[in-house]
Amino acid sequence: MILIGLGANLPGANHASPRDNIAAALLEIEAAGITVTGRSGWYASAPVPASDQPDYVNVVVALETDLAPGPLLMLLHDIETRLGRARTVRDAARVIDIDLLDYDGQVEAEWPILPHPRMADRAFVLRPLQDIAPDWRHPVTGKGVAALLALAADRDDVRVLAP
Ligand code: PH2
Ligand code: MG
Ligand code: MG
Repeated sequence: MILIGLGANLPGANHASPRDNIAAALLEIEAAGITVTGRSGWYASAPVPASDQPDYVNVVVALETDLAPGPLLMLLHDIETRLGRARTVRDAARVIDIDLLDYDGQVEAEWPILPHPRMADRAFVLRPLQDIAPDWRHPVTGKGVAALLALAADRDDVRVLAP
């Protein structure tokens, strides 16, 4: 299973909401010939680390593609750029962020690092992930998504939005 996480906490062009930005990114992913096989619910979450940034909208999506991890991540970054993502400092507020979380359980120490190095302790990733892959286990530690979620410091800061 190939899993990506999408997040946004700034408006995009033409007053698009963060949620609109994520929806637009999903359309672009499908327009690129990638199959979206599952999507979590929509979640709102406080920024991690805590800051005065706006809350995020987050979803996790399962994909099917013949692209290898590197080309897939480059394509996802191209979509970020087209949607107006500016790369400044780490954890800056953003119009759209698309992260490659897991690619068929592959473990890679070099770019693109797999699984995503910070996914195991982020409830804003784990909670939506649980929607589409409740039996998912971390490829390195073998820990299940529910067990990781119970330990995530931000677990009380993630709330489900209306569909
Ligand atoms: N993404 C980050 C940093 N912090 N916080 C939340 N709630 N959601 C995110 O998607 C997020 C974040 C870096 O990519
Ligand atoms: Mg990210
Ligand atoms: Mg990113």
